[in-house]
Formats: sequence, structure tokens, C-alpha cells
Amino acid sequence: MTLDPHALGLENLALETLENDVLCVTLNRPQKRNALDAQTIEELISLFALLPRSTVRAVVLAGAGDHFCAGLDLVEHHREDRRPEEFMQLCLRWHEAFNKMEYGGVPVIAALKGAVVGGGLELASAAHIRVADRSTYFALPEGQRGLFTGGGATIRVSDLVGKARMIDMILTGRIYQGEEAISVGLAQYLVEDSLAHAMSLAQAAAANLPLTNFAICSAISHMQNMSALDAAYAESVVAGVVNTQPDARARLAAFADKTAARVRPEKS
Ligand code: 1HE
Repeated sequence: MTLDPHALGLENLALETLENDVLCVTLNRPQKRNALDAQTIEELISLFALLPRSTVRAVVLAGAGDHFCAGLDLVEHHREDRRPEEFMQLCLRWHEAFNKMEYGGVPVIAALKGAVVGGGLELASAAHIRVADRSTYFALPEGQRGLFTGGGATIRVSDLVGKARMIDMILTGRIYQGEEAISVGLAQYLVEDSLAHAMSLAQAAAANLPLTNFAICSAISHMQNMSALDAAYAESVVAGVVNTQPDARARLAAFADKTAARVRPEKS
């Protein structure tokens, strides 16, 4: 299935297909620092709903301009003067979009730079891997804006950094960047060029079998929501399906006949 941005009605997301069916999805409102308005959330839902049925093997999620994403579109929110139930419905659309990313089975690698704040951090935390550069900083400015998180930060950001750090971030506006951001778990990589590195990680992921990636990028998240007993049972079911897939036989044969690469650290 080819992904035609026009047919999908995408105005705020730019798509570029890279080698090996890796798709680069770029938040494309740099003049608004890629703030997430209702339209962008709908576009993310449309796109990520299609991906599991497409040939895309991995996604790089990036932002145009100097910032990954400035979070909720505060100007739209101010202008719309929403009622409580309207904002609740909007938040449910955010969850729809971010759950489709996290549970969709296609690896999503976020290439971060500049502001990754508020809803921008909620979006980044729904990716499977986060890559930061030296300009990247993370914050939850909701507390200062008279707001609260509504796009899953209480679940995903607290999963990444722990409850106490998340509360500190939203209560005091604490900003994390550089090595400290890595050490608390906000991103897994700190590199000079986050886009280039995210692309190379996406290529590595795309070399895995799609069914294996499907399990990695859906089952692990689902299992986090289960009791240990149920997760162990579900894991055995997923392993039963994935570890007997016919496409894996050639890889196992290559290991058995010693032609497959071995797992060894780089020589120092
Ligand atoms: C925006 C937004 C936005 C920029 N909504 N329009 N998020 C925040 O509290 C972060 C708000 N943004 C900022 O702090 C700064 O914009 C940045 C540090 C990200 C970038 O600064 P800078 O100097 O490069 O840009 P700027 O001059 O502040 O903004 C440039 C334009 O982007 C300007 O629009 P213009 O039409 O006047 O040119 C800004 O209005 C626009 N812009 N950020 C709308 N966020 C589900 S609940 C989630 C709750 C949250 O996410 S709260 C956190 C919100």
C-alpha cells in the first residue's frame, strides 16, 4: 500500500519514503513550532491507522525547523474556549493517535531537537526509541500555563522517568537536556545529528522480520498493562507465533551453518 499524503488529506505532516521502506514523517508547522492542533492529531490517527497494513517497515518521526514539538496548540485552545467535555474528547483523540503509534507494531523512532515540551513530550514518549541532539530539551510547562497533561504523560512520561521526576517537571517547570536527560531516561541516544542517527536506527530495525517487529512494538507495551502472570502467558503465545514463523528459518539456518554474524562487542 503506498501512502499518498494528498489522498490521506495530510496538510501538517510531510512524508518521505527512504530506503528499505522506512518512512520519514515530519511534523510540518515550523512557523508554529509544530504545536499540535486538532488537525495534526487527526492526521496522525489517519496515518498510524494505515501503517500496520502498509509495507512500511519503520518510521522516523521528526519535526521541521528548530524544534521537534511545542505541545498543545495553545492559541487554538485559547481561541476555541473549549468546554470540559470538548477537551476530554480532544484528549481521547490524542490517545487514539499515540496508542496507534505505540501499539501499532511498526517501529517508530523519534528524531528530537529543540523543544520537546508538554504534548510534544507526550508524542515523543509514544515512540519506541527517542534520539536527542545537543539542542534538545524536555519539559512539562503545563503547570505554569494553568493546565495539566492530557496526552498520556501521566502514563508514558512517568514510565520513562518515574513518578517523582514527572511531578517535579510539571510542578516546577524543570528542564532536562544533554546527558542528564539521557540519564533520567527521556531519550536513549544523545548524538550530533539526531535525524541521521534516527534514520540509521530505523534501517537497523527495518532489517528485522516484520512479524518480529510487530511483536516488539506492540506486545511489550501490552504486556506492561498486564499482571506478571498474564504477561508471561501472553508472551508465550506471542513467542509461539513469532518464533515459528517460516521467514525465520533462513536466519536460524544461517546461525546453524555459521554464516550468520555473531553477537560481539566492538573491538576497543
Ligand atoms: C505556538 C506554540 C504552542 C509556539 N501553541 N502556538 N507548550 C508550551 O507551553 C510551549 C510554548 N512555546 C514556547 O515556549 C516557545 O514557542 C518555544 C520555546 C517552543 C519556541 O520559542 P521561539 O522563540 O522559537 O518561538 P515563539 O516566538 O514563541 O513562537 C513562534 C510562533 O509559534 C508563534 O506564532 P506567531 O503566529 O505569533 O508567529 C507562537 O504563537 C507559535 N507557537 N508554541 C500555539 N504551543 C493534551 S494537553 C497538552 C498540554 C500541553 O502541551 S501544555 C504545553 C504547551
